[in-house]
Amino acid sequence: MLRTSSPILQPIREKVEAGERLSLDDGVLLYSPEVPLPELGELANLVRERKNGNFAYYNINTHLNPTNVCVYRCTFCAFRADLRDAKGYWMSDEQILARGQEAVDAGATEMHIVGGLHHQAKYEWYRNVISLLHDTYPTLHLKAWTPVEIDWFCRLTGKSLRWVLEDMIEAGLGSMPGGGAEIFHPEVRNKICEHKADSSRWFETHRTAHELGLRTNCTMLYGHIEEPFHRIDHLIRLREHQDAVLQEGWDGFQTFIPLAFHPENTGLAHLPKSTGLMDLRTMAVSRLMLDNVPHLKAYWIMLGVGTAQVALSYGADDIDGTVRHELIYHDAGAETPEILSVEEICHLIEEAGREPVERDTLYRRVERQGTDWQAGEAIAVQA
Ligand code: V47
Repeated sequence: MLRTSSPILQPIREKVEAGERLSLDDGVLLYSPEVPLPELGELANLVRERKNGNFAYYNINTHLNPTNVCVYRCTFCAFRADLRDAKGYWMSDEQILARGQEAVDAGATEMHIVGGLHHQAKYEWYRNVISLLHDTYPTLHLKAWTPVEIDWFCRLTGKSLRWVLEDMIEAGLGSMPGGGAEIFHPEVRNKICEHKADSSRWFETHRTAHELGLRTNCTMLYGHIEEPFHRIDHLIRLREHQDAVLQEGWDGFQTFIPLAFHPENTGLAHLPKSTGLMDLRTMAVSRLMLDNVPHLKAYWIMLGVGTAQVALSYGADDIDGTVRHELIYHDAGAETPEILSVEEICHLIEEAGREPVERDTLYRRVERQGTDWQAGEAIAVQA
């Protein structure tokens, strides 16, 4: 039973306390300014603690964006470059391997790999990014490619989603990150990323990945031209997908990451940046709507360290990792540091009253002795 009780929230509070599912109308109501944020946070925290207790997860990770040159021109993206742009780059095998070595030396368990769709890169080059890293650094989990890249690989090869995913798994793909989801509703999607993989292709890719035994993440890009209805529609589509794949007995999505739009250097630079209060509200609403996804990430790079810390009491149970070489948000004006140390992350988590747990990409507890590490048992959570 919760301490506070505002009449507008009463029916929703009863549903959450009883473990019942929230509707689209409930979700839209939660975005109403009349719903007090502290109470909303308290409800989301109830669900967060039911699922993940007092744990707050982090990992030691690094990012790799092998090229920023991209055939697509998503209006929200500050990272991409045209083929002949001065800022365009395309990494060599040596540069990629140097990143792998740096990651392993830093004790990383995960490399997050996404990038542009270079006009001249063949499928074999993208496959080689994975096989090169996997063969040289087999302990590094490669969380790579979104449905946008996978769909592009299908076009390059003329092969099916299943073929491409199986081939990437054979090369060393370990899981898929949550990007490319943006906002599923076509009213918004057609305006911000008209040409790339649409929502049905995004879901079909994740479904195929789930069927093949890959764990994947999911995201939502908010704070641009969308309305609360589009956000809740987005969350419900994810929830329905998760219902269907869990029904099949597959693992499905493990983590949801709400991503606040950063306008600087994008085609939507005239829009204001989302506020801390909107970020916390979106975190809490996401936790309440997505009742079947185990983890919710407060990505500190995007939220800022302070908001990420508070978000651990607004539904989030994961803060992402130490991170290094992040470009997507820093190119779009993020003022967060390039990297946090394990000590800094643990301090943030402990100061928020949570217990830090180092996890690997698949949420197994990481046990370390000196520089050696070993993944232990999966940490049990309520789906
Ligand atoms: O798909 C791009 C978003 C996503 C901007 O799976 C932007 O663990 C804000 O998916 N402002 C990529 N957002 C990042 C991503 C992610 C991040 C952290 C962890 C995980 C995970 C996944 O970033 C893109 C797009 O939705 N994005 N440009 C921008 N200017």
